[in-house]
Amino acid sequence: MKKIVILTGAGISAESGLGTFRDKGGLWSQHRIEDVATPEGFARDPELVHRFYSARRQHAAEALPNAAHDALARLEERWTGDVIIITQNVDGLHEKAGSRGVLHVHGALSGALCAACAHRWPAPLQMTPETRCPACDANTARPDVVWFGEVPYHMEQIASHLEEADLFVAIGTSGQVYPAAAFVQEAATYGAQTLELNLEPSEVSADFAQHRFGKASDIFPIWVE
Ligand code: BJW
Repeated sequence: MKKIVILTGAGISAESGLGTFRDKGGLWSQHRIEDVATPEGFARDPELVHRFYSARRQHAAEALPNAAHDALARLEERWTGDVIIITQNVDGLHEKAGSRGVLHVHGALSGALCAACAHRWPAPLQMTPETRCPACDANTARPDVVWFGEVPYHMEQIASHLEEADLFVAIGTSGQVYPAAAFVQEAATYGAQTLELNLEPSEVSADFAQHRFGKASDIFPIWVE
């Protein structure tokens, strides 16, 4: 087996103290998706959206990778074939654990994007509606994350990796958000073995051939060793 493609979701960062979206008490039980995770919500109330993301940016900056992020970085180092990490997470914890070349399909809290001229730059810890784009000077700065209705990042590269994968592993994702939820089917169609590692069966559990259920920081390091 040569190429392992790993998709991570919010569950892998849960034990680093970052809330997931759809678990009990998760982010989507405290905020309306339409208000904070759509371009329309941002146009309506940029202040609210900046407050939501600035708080999460601060929290992510203080968070540390857990045993699952560390095990993934170790796997990347030791595996003689390719390990491709695709994350839906915007928290930067894979990089903090030492992983490199991570594909951020939903962007990153560490990035700012100008909604007017598409310039990208490192986000300040606190962004506000007054944050100006360093390229065009408009106050149209937004977090460089992918909201509902927007096109996820690196899709062409991801499609090639899924086509070439010998093993596809998903860790800590509910399988409720597309296109990431369909990556397993895509990889399986091209012949990859598939494994789901999650606290509980996800929405797309039936698409995986193998499963291990439990906390990512317990089950993933065991799987890696
Ligand atoms: C643990 C654990 C522990 C807990 N250990 N496990 C109908 C059908 C198909 C698609 C659509 C449809 N209607 C609309 C769409 C499209 C839409 C969509 O998917 N909607 C669904 C609601 C149906 N998708 C989009 O709009 C996407 N764009 C798109 O499709 O463009 C078209 C296009 C595609 C491809 C090419 C060209 C064009 C964009 C989606 C953007 C999602 N954005 C967000 C916000 C990002 C920024 C931010 O962080 O704020 O991404 S929403 C949110 O959900 C975030 C996450 O990345 C994403 C997925 O969440 P995740 O990671 O799975 O977290 P949870 O909370 O859901 O699950 C956690 C899991 O962990 C649970 O299962 C727990 O059990 C487990 N867990 N603790 C292990 N300790």
